Amino acid sequence: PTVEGPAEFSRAGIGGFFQQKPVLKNPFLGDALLQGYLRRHLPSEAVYSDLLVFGERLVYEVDGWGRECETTPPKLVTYDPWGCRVDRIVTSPAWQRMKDLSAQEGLVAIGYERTYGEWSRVYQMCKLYLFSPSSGLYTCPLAMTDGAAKVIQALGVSGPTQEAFSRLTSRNPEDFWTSGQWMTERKGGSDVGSGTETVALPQSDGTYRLSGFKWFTSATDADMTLTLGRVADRDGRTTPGSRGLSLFYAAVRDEDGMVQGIEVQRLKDKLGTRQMPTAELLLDGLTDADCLNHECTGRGVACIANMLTLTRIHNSVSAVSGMRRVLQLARDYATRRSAFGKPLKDHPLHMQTLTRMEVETRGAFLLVMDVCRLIGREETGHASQLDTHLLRLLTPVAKLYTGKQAIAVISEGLESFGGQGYIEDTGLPAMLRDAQVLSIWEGTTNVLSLDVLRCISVSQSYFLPSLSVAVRSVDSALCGLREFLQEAVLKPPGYLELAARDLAYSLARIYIGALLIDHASWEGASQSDAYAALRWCEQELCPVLSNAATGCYNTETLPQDAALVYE
Ligand code: UCC
Ligand code: FAD
Repeated sequence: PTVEGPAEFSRAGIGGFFQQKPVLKNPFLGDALLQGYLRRHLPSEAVYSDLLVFGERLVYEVDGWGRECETTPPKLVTYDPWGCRVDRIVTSPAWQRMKDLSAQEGLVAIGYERTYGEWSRVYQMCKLYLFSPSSGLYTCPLAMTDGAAKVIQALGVSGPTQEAFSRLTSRNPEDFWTSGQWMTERKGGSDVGSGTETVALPQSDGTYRLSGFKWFTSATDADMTLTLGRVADRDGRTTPGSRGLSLFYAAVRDEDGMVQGIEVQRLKDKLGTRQMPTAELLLDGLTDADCLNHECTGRGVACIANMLTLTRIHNSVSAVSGMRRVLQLARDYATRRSAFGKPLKDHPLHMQTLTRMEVETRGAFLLVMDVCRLIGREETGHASQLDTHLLRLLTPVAKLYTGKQAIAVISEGLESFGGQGYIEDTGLPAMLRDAQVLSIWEGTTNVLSLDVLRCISVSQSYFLPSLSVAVRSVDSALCGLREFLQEAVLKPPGYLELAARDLAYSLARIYIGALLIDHASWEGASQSDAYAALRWCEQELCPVLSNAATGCYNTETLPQDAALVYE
């Protein structure tokens, strides 16, 4: 005879339990550090209430548009039904709404109105920091728009750039323009001095006609662009290298919104940032381009540097905001999801994970806000020489460090939702995909590290270390591990649980170190095998010991951990 199962799991019944989803609450109210930072540096009632109201708008209106941008990605329409070439990039209605909202909320304008003097940039960036994770990546065109406005302002607003500047910084959606930043060509995105093949032919009216191929152009629905090219002489000759580069401004659409002198080759098929069109463009005689540095030929890179500074700051803001958003959702979820008989938030190891993410995020926030403070001082004439140097140095530092941190923290954040963190329609995986680009565009980590070197001078000495250094590291890490374990068993219950993750990491690092040394000692090993072992063993191999020394596994700190996360 067949035995029937419980009715709740038969036919249409799929069981009675449904997990509550993580809920996004007002991101301003849920961010104690942001509020504290503003209380300390910009205690303005108007700023507070603007961010508070904006935070509500994000939750109830904008966040949904952001999802719509992700689920309705842009499309390229190359031909109209009658076979005419149109090259139209069709974006979602939500993407259009983001543009209007950006103007209305002054997301670029605030930085130029300077209502709060040297703190105006901090105010603007705090607002963007709230907006970014809900923006469907509209923060990308805004970054380039801000950068273009900054370049134009720095070079002197005049002639054709006058209209552009007022549109880029407008609060009126009818007037508001966004800008592209076309630097990367097929031969090189980091080394633009060698990679740029675009040629600029002088025209009789003083403008230029551009021909070339731009390999990556993001938010290609922009109204204008700043781009690099080489001015050709009468014989068509150009100057090679960085010295031959000039900076051009071009409005790229006619009254009907059609591109002129440009063919959109195709849209990129990307890991993330799918909300936003990124295109390959053939500049097939783009006319009416204005050279912004004709007073000083070949200063293209130096002239676009202001754009790089600003877009790198935006990138850093976006990185921290992604970390903050995943934490806000994760801590909420930890109150709603239970495992092993209690909510996730009551599991010390889970709370430790959130605490570490929180500490990373707080550190990153303060670093980025300090850069915003410095650019605000510079723009309002308050910067000392030290401030100026610091701004130059910390901009690439913040960009490269937070870009990497965001990937790590958001990845960890996804895991805190268990399997659901991997499920597309929760919206969570897109956060990780979008974070991955933060360390690539606007200068990769290595390229920015070299930029940091440009800002400092160091005397170098180089030693070729021997393998014995690595052996000593592994030995001492093993001793440390033994010492830790001997002491840990005498500690109160819960101590080892808090140490479990670091303990596992320590075991993995020491063991891999031993394997690398073993492999490098083999008679067929190469110099690189030895070098790999040495490099591996340069890192801290036994973090559990040094963390134990700081007392961070003491269970007495658990209430403080929880208070920090939920503040
Ligand atoms: O990726 C892009 C857009 C993505 C979408 C927007 C996202 C925004 C965030 C969104 C958040 C959601 S656009 C492509 C970005 N491409 C890059 O970032 C290029 C990366 N490569 C570099 O940064 C390289 O270091 C180069 C291109 C700058 C190196 O070129 P050169 O020609 O070899 O540079 P030099 O010779 O070192 O520098 C030329 C001049 C020097 O000035 P002088 O001649 O007066 O000494 C440098 O000091 O430019 C100056 N300079 C700078 N000044 C170079 N870099 C800088 C800088 N960062 N700041 C100030
Ligand atoms: P490469 O320069 O070839 O670098 C490859 C690797 O080599 C990197 O790991 C790099 O760190 C390393 N490397 C290079 N030089 C050195 C060195 N000297 N020392 C050590 N390591 C080095 N560009 C635009 O101009 N406009 C845009 O709108 C735009 N949008 C983009 C959108 C997306 C989604 C992406 C992914 C890219 C976009 N880019 C855009 C291009 C981006 O800026 C470049 O991809 C980036 O600057 C790297 O250039 P590359 O791709 O040529 O890499």
